[in-house]
Amino acid sequence: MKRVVTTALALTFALFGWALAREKAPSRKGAAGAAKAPTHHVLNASEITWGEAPPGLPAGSKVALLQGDPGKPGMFTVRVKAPDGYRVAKHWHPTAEHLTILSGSFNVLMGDGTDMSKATALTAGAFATMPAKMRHELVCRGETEFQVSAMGPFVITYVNPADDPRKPSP
Ligand SMILES: [Cu+2]
Repeated sequence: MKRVVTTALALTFALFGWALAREKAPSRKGAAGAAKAPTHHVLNASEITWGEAPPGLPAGSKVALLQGDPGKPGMFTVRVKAPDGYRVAKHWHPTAEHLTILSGSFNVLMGDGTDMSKATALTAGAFATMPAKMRHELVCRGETEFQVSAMGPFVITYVNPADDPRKPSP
């Protein structure tokens, strides 16, 4: 059991450690400029810095961290740009996931079922939320851009370990 917890923690950092290094989003402080004071955060689309998918996601997507740090407690938001046919196999997270679809078609199947013909197609403007630990899988039709907000620490656990692109050693 302890090993499972340790592995999960390790995966958290493996998955999102990249994000810290990539965050270049401008943070505009108030006139006082206090380092730790809460402040607003604005980001135009042209200012978003895209990187490769983190190891916990299948290769091929681009990911941008917009806010927060998925590896730490607290709210974070990431944007994902996925190619046609991009699939994330059945998985779950320790915290609730909130999705906004910006373009393309995000086909999500909630629960333990595997019949993707029963997936719900979400298109631009759609929103979905699912509670912590709810199983889900998805496939994108056409280039699809979506945004994920959740509370960290955030982990992706694949129901079938063979689907895990990190391929953790047994
Ligand atoms: Cu998910």
